[in-house]
Parts: sequence; structure tokens; C-alpha cells
Amino acid sequence: MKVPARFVPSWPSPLRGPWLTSVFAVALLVGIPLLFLTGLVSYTAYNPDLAPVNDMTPDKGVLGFYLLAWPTDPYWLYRVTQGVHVTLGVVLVPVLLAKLWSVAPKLFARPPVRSPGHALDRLSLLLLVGGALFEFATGILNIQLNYIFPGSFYPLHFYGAWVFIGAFVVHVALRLPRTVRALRGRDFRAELRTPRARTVPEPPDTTGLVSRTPGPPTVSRRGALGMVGLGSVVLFVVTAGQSIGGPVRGTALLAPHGRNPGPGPNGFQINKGVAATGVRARDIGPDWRLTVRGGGRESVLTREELERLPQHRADLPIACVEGWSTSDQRWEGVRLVDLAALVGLGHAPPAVYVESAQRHGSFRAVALRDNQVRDPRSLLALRVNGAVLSPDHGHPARIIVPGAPGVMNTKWVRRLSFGESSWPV
Ligand SMILES: Nc1nc2c(c(=O)[nH]1)N[C@H]1C(S)=C(S)[C@@H](COP(=O)(O)O)O[C@H]1N2
Ligand SMILES: [Mo]
Repeated sequence: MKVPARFVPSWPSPLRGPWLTSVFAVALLVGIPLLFLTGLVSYTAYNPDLAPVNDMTPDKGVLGFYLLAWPTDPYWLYRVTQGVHVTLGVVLVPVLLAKLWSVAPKLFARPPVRSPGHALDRLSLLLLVGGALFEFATGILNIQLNYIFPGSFYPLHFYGAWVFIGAFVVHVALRLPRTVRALRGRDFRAELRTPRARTVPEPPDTTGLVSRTPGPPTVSRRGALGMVGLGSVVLFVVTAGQSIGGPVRGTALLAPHGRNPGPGPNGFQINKGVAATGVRARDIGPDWRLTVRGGGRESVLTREELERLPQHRADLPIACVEGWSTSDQRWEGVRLVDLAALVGLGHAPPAVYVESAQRHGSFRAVALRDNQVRDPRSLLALRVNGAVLSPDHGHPARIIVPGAPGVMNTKWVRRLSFGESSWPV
């Protein structure tokens, strides 16, 4: 059957060609590996090898090979790596879309398959484009809509990243020579001086990107690059503020949790509060007790008893996987080392299993590694910025650990189990 001509796109833009595609490609060639790397870093920061509760990809197999003990220094480590991951991902969206636009005619090329090699090439492109769209879509849905796939976002984004990066490496290996040639073939600065009136198609070539029936230009190449660049800059401005924090927070128009976290000592970003997690008033009221277990011993404390233990101070941020973070807050409470000492494990505290009074939903329990327990800045915090913790920030007591993702800072802590032998299996 013959497809009527009006249904076959004619791709008249005179801008399309190997040079323009290659310029977008270079930006992605720098950006995508950085995204992948900071993604791996984020994966590592969850201590997935430590306990089943921390590991959301139990079937990862060899993909877990790069694990290391997540350090507590510098204390802003995750704030930076995850801020870069999320901000960069958002900023690259216009570049990705422009790149896809520039190669769109290839998607409809006829015949669809010319040879076995061509078939393989197209298959790798399917994984590449599919992988890219999937990773960007899941990432953005996660940061904007607050876990639209509760629990499953993590493995989806994780395995998707491996498919995507595999196809990316193949694609770069196959296309790099062509890209270099295309970039050498035109002078970037001369291109930036060329107005619309003098914009002509790139010379016909074998890549199939240059239009064979070019229409008049509606914008210059410089204009097209400028639009994409401006799009990225605008996205940067309305996103970055959520991880830079402080007064810049006001510019984060895209910040999913709103820009104004309210006044006062507890006036900083809340992820999920009491209402959202279904924490019951009586579980965090006067009858609340903290149980500390380990080394075959157990100690039960009231909040007053905790307040009578030596209080320490640590200025630390909360840095969420979603990319937002707070500036440093002044936390005060009991050192995890001192709590380990209550059950006789003070000289060489082991890893700890932290459980919350929250009964349903995610992040109720998490395990912290021994290096995190031993850091003198790691606290079971009772106060923040001089005031008692608000219920939404984890009253009566919450964990705060330097350098770690926000999710490790369990709120409404109910029980601490030091040493893996005392953990649930
Ligand atoms: N019990 C419990 N603790 C929790 C969470 C939770 O949902 N339940 N969210 C975690 C996540 S993902 C983050 S980023 C921080 C946010 O802390 P904040 O709400 O005080 O800013 O708390 C962590 N602690
Ligand atoms: Mo988080």
C-alpha cells in the first residue's frame, strides 16, 4: 500500500545536518557520563550492601561491583553529588530534545532495515533513545511528583541506567569519528556570526540528516543553539536554588515541595511529615520510649533521660535524593557513639539498625554503617536550631548523619539495634 504523501513528513528544516547534531552530541557526551557517575554515587550512598532494608535492587548481581563504604566527609558530599545529578538532568532536557529533533528524520527512514549491520545499529538506537527517554522521564517524575512509583522508582531508574549507558557507549564508539569530522568541517564561531538570511543547509551527505527538500530557514543555527541554551539556563535558574538553598531557594520555581518552608527554627524543608506518613500522636507523645539494643543488652529511655545524657551539636544539612537540600541546620542531641556505650559497645561501635515509630510506608527502617555511627557528628537529634524538633521533623528524636542521603536520617526513631546479630532478618 502506498502511503499518501501528506502523511510522510518531509523534514524541510535547512538546519538539520551532521554539524548541528554533533554540537548537541558534544553537550550530551559531557553531561550523560556525569549523570551516570553521580547516579552510581547516589546508589552507593544508600549502603545497599549493608542490610536488606537498604537494598532496593537485590537482583543487581555484578552491577553492584563498585560499592564502597560511604564516607562521612566532607559532610556536604551527598548534597553536592545529588544536587549535580538532579540539576544536570533537568538542564540537559532541552539539549536531549534538540538532539532528538535533529535526528528525527532517521526514525522514519525507508527502507527501515537495509542490512544486518543496519538492523543492529537501529536496535542499539532503540535502546539508546528509549533508555534516555525512560531515565529522564522517571527521574523527573520522581523529583516533581514525589515518588509516583513508590518503591519501584529506584530499581526502574537503576536498571534503566545500565541499559541506557550500555547503548550510549556503543553509540559513542560508532559515531565519534563522524562527529569529530562534522565538527571540524565547520567553524563554530563563524556559525555564531551567521544570521538567518545567510543560513543555508549543510552540504548533502550520506548521514541522511540534511534535508533533500529544504524550505527557507525560520531561524539561524545560532538562533537554534541560543534557544536550546536559553532553555537550559532558565531550567538551571528555576531548579538549582533547591539544592543551593538559603535566599536562592526563592528562585527554585520548579521545587516540588514549594519554596517557602515557613518561619522559625523548624522552618526548613520537610519531606513527608506526620500526616503524610500516618504517624500516630500517641506513638510520639509522652509515652514514647527509645529502645537501645546490642551486645545482648537492652536499655529503654524516656525523652527526659535522653536529655540528661551529654548533648552535642552538629551543623549539618539534609540532602534528599530528589535533589533538594537544606542549608546547614544546628542539630543537638546524643551521639550515636554514646548510645552504643549504653549497651557496652562504646569503644568500637558497630553498624546500627534504626527503626521508626512510623508504621506504614517507606523509610521506616534503615541501617547505618559503623563509620557513620562512629562519627562524632552523628546524632540522635532532639533539638534543631535551638528549639525542640517539630513533629514533622521527627519529634521526639531523629537521626542526623554527615554526608549521607536524607533518607538515612530516620525520623520518629523508636529503636536502635547495634551490631548485625541483633538485626531482623
Ligand atoms: N520515618 C521516616 N523518616 C524519614 C523519612 C520518612 O518518610 N519516614 N523520610 C526521609 C527522607 S527521604 C528525607 S529526605 C528526610 C527529610 O527530613 P525532613 O523532612 O526533616 O527535612 O527524612 C528522612 N527520614
Ligand atoms: Mo529524601
